[in-house]
Amino acid sequence: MTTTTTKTRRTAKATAKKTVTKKSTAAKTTKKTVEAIKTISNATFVDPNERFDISTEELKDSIVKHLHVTQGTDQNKANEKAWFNATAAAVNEIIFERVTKTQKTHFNKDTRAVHYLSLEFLMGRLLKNNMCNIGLMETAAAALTELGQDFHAVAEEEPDLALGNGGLGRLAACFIDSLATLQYPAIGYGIHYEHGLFNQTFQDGRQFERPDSWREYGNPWEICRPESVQEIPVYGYVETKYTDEGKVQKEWHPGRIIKGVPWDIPVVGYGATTVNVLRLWESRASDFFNWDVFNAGGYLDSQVENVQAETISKVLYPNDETDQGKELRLIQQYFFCACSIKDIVRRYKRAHGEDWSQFVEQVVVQLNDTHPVVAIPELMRILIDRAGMEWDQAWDICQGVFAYTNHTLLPEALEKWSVRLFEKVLPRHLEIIYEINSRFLNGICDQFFPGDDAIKSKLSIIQEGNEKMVRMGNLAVIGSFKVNGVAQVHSALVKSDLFPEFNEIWQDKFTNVTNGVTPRRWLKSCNPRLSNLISEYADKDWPVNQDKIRAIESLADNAKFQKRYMDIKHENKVDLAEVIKDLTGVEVDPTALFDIQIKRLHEYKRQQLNLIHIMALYRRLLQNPDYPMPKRVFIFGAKAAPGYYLAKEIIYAINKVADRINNDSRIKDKLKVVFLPNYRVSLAEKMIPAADVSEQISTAGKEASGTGNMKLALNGAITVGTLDGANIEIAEEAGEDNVVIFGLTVDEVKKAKADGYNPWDYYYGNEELKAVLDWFDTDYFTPGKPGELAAVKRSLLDDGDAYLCLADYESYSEAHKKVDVLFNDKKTWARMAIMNTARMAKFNSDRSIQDYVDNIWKLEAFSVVE
Ligand code: 26W
Repeated sequence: MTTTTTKTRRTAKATAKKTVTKKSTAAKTTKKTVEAIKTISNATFVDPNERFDISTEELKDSIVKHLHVTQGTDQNKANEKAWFNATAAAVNEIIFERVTKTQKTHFNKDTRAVHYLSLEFLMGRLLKNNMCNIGLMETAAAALTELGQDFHAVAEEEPDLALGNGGLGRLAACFIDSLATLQYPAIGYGIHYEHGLFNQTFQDGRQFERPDSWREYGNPWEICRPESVQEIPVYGYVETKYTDEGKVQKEWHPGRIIKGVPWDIPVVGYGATTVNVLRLWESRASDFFNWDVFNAGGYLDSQVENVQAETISKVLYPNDETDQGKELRLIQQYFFCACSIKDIVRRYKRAHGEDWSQFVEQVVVQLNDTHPVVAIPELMRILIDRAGMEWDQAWDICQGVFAYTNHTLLPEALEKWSVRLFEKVLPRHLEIIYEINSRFLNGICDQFFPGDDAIKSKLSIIQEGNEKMVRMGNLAVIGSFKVNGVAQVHSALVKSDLFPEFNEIWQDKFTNVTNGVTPRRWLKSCNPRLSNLISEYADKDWPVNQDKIRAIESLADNAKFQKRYMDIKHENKVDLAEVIKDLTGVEVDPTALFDIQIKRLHEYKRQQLNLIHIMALYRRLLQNPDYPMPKRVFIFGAKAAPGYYLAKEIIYAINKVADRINNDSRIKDKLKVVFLPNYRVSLAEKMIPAADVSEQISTAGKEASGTGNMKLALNGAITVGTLDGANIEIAEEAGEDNVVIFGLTVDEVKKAKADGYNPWDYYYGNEELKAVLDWFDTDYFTPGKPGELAAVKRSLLDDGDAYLCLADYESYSEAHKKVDVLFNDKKTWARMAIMNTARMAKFNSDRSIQDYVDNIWKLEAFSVVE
């Protein structure tokens, strides 16, 4: 297969330059945003569609070849799974080659690189994304069609790479896509879970979990790297020895050695010039086989080691925002951090030997929340115990290498490990943590808060008390040179509420980097109809210069363009209506307003507020079937952590209410409620292009940023949201008349709580609200089982309504009345939708990455040789 020639690249540039006449001047947007976005595209853009001039014929031959040589079958016998693997293998011929070229370039140029340590990477499917980034989407579709296959059916064969829970994991996936697209040297490090996030099914409206087996039949996108296996110590004890010059020397005698086997998944940048890797560690028992036990006839016992070792990377913990403090979770965190740090040091030593003076120059490690923070004492251990470095030099290196991102303010999500457990699993690291802590408390902390034990005990890494705990958040702040939140309001709260004293000590350590999403997956690949329309009016490089989409803003009131834009929305809704029918059996009308709330199920995200409003609408229709509202379909997608009781009760309540409403002929299909099971990345890609309304209704101050809000707005959904997380910045960019804001602000929430918020006041103060809440006590939605849904009511009244749903109910209801009016005014709605698509450039993860590069990582982009 031939690769790109300079000629084609020249023509590509020429066409890109030829401005499309219909293009209009970019509308006003925040000066800073424009600058930030402009600088992004310093990477020489090559339109992927012109990069690899691979003809349909050539791709067909390659796919058929792989059916034979990779899948051991042929066109007549192959099933869709085989066609999928053969197509992936054909694409991998290009991808794997670029991996090698990228690594060679980075090695030869001895580049500084960022290492993104995350316990989660929510990648979704890779076929379409890789095809899109290589520019072979159309070619592949044509090739498979000519081979008698349906591209979409083949793509449906791919299981999601669901190695994450929600926002944090998906953000990591968007970030590594942007790092490769912007041609920055970067490696994602994580765990090669055998089982990702559970599959969700509903039985009688209740969530049931089924194991995810994404690698059941292998995975075409990964390469095993036995040459880079690592051996990781755990458990055991520490011996203190003294060298002849009386220097203390620590020897850790581990109780067990775990083998870390790396699997590399190529991360194809848009344009496929740079292809970085995501390195995921699988745990195995080290080859150490206890023969004595075996010879003594205890075969099974000798296997115990293995079983335990393998369990480390067996399964992803499905908890989102709630720390469980399980021993295996701590071992998972240490295992992948230790493998990654050793891998980073090995790569550094290859270029620099034992000279550590360039380490801080060459290496930056981003800690994705507190989950990988044990990497800090691990690097200290390597530098002191292995490299024999003095404490201060080792600490300087650490403080020069680590940066930490906080993704949540929820107290229950801030990780704390018992000192007892730490002692058992990581005795040497606990010693190092104690040393870090005492040097901090007696050093800079005492300078700022001399003799102030109260503050010292608050800032201490060790939480005193009968069960002493290790506060991973404090360790992260003390051990990092930069700490950032993920949206302006969140980063301000990180400084003012979460770490105020640390902020006082280190004025310029705290910063903000507002989240972003990759427009390659979340527009170009998942919404081809809208992408093609945009490409008619904007430069074709908009996938890497998203501000170019502003070109459609001047057409926001143009009737012809409005029609084309809304026809596309309608076609996407027709597609989703089919998916809804398949998954739930419910018929929905694609001309209805599609109101979507898709995210993990959590009380602070307030799916329960959405539910009580739906019940109020239902009640209004029962009272007056001609109640003036456009036909509405409320669509939910959400997994609850298996141990999260109330979250599961809310799912059950939504499903029960949906059943009743969807089968109540009295309301003449004016209202439908559907809960799509097993919400995941690939389902989000089908739902988001079809959304009219994006529900972003968290209690102000609770949603750190949100990223679904960005994806939905980019695809033309109107945000109904609180002034929380990135909703605030979305409203700024889109313009407040293109979003619908409601509810208490962050400060008003704080005040309501401080003034002793009492939900009963709202219950007795609003007849409709009272009626709806009382409905939960009856068996109306659960015939014969009165009070079956009472848990939701109890959480909103008896248990104090911790997330102020009732306080925001009226404002939320008014917001939806406003939506009804706006949606009925087709011109206005179309303009609002177009404006949202046109003005979301700030929320491109390329902009986020550029902010990280400019403010934290200080990286240089390298175009990879051909
Ligand atoms: C210890 C268990 C646990 C597991 C995951 C605690 C906390 C988490 C994550 C931090 C939760 C998470 O995904 N947070 C989300 O991160 C997104 C990316 O920054 C934000 O957009 C969301 O607002 C935030 O909830």
